[in-house]
This record gives sequence, C-alpha cells and structure tokens, in this order.
Amino acid sequence: MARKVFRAMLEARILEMKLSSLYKAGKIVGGVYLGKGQEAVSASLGAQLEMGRDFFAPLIRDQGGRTAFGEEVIDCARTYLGSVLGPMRGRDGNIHRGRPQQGMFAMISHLGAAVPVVAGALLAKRLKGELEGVVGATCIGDGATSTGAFHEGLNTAAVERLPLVVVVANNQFAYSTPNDRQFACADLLDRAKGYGVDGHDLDGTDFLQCLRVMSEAVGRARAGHGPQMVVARLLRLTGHGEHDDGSYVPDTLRAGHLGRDCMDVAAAQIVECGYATTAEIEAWREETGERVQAALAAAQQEPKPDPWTEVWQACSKPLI
Ligand SMILES: Cc1ncc(C[n+]2csc(CCOP(=O)(O)OP(=O)(O)O)c2C)c(N)n1
Repeated sequence: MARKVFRAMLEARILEMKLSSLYKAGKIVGGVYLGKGQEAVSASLGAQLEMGRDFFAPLIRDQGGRTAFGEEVIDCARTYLGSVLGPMRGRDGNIHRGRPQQGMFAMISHLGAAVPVVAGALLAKRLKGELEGVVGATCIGDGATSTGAFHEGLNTAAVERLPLVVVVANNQFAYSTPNDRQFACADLLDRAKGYGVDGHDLDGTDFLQCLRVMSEAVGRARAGHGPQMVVARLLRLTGHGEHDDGSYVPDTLRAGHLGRDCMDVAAAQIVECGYATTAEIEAWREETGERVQAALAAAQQEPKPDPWTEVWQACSKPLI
C-alpha cells in the first residue's frame, strides 16, 4: 500500500508541475489548480477505494487521489489541453472531469456540493439493495465546511448511517481567508461531533499517519459504522491556483511543521521503513516523468472539439 500511494503521489506531483509550466508558457487556457503539499492525504484516500465498486468525488487538489483511484494520466492531460478524446471531450479546461460510470464523479466547483451528491449516490445504492461493502468518499477544503450543502449532506448521511467518508484538507486558507475568519469552533472535528459522525484528526504532512488514518476511516465506513470525517492539517504549497502567488500565507506558517513537503517526508519514511530504496524511488521518478511527458505530448497533438459536430448533452457516453 505504501508503495502504491507514494507512486500515485509522485505521478500527481510530476504531472502538476508540468501543468504549471504549460500554464506559464500560455499553452493551457483557464485555471490550473494544484494539490502540491496535499498529495499524501489525497492519494492515501484514493488508494483505499476500488474503482468500479466505490464512489470517489475529488476536489481541485486531488490529482493524487484520482491517480491512486485509477485515473489514467492521459485523462488529465487531455482535459487540460482541450483534446476531444478526453473524458470531457474538450469541453472542460481543467478539473471538472470524471468517469461517473466507473464511480469517479466529475468535480463540482460549488464548495461542499459533493457531500450530498455522494450521500445521495450511496442512498440510491441502498434502495437498489447494492450497498453492501460500498464506500463513497469525497475531499473538501476547510472553506467548504461552512456551506449549507456540507451541513445538510453530512447530517443526512449521519441520520441514514451511510458509508460516507468526508476528508477535509484543512490547508488553513479558503483562497486568502484564514481559518480564524472562517469559523469560530475550536476544531473542525467539532462539526463531525455535532452531527454524530466519527471524527479523525490527521497530520496531513505525515505519510505514514495518512496511510493509517485513511485505512481506519474507510475501513470503519465499509464495516457499517456510518459516516467518517477526517480533518487533515496541512498547508497548500502553492497559491489557490497558478494565477495566485499565495503571498497572504505568513512565512512563519510556511517555515513551520505544516509547511513540510509531504513528498519529502514520504520518501524518507518509505526508505526508513524499508518499503523501497532510494534507487527505486529515483527509478520511479524517471519512469513517471517520461510517462507524463509522453501523455502531455500526445494530448497536445490531438484534435479539439468541432463545435459543428459535437454532441452537447451534459451527460453522454464518452467517445472513447
Ligand atoms: C459555494 C461556493 N462559494 C464560493 C466559491 C468560490 N470559491 C472557489 S474556491 C474557494 C476557496 C476554497 O477554499 P477551501 O474550501 O478551503 O478549499 P481549498 O481551495 O483551500 O483547497 C472559494 C471561496 C465556490 N466555488 N463555491
């Protein structure tokens, strides 16, 4: 599991750094939103889920989770580069992509909206008698925990005891608004407690802790203990998007524990525990870099949608 999660983190980081370069070179139009610093949380959740059985609703900083869940790198490359062969057929420029038939929901920009959507999908499964062993998970930010959709969705999931896992990446800011201007409770876990939901505290910079806590939370949901909420403390190591320099994040926070890069922590922990050698990690880095580069180069050559022939329904079968 540690190797799988680390490799997903690595792929996400390399892919996103390439996307950032392409954005800065003017090759990507629209926004580019990165999960730098959040990969350990995201990938350790995605790796606990099984594509085709479980549901996963990622947010903007969840390339790590998407990869660990089974998203191919070409899906991301094609979407950002507007290829008609991508899962959104070139009609979305960044992160609102999904493969709903395989259980990966397209991201919804409206903060917190995925909570009731995943809860609803789980409820539908129960009504069809197919819920046994299924988990639905979604990732949200600290900002999303102040929306009505989050509270209504979590409450419904708690009342119905649905196998929902909500992972809150508390990166201390909702865009430029710090935690103390967002909520007055001492801890976001109080919000789980308020609805009768199990809460799990997590140091999101600590790879091994991420593996343990996600396994516990998803395991409890799968075993019938109702909704689980994980609150991961971390920092995003980029701006809100690549158009933002994040200059409102104090240097003291960046230099502190939460400012640690989970990739560095993970690599050190993996070697220390004997899960992989430094040489293996280097080989993974090289192989992943080449694979990501090939996917981006291929997607750049592919056709864009033709507005005269494109089918414009919101939900239709992907062409591939
Ligand atoms: C309901 C709603 N309100 C406002 C916005 C505008 N908006 C987009 S991202 C963002 C900040 C999100 O912060 P957070 O939920 O903490 O996630 P993060 O970006 O930190 O990962 C805001 C306010 C939105 N998308 N949806």
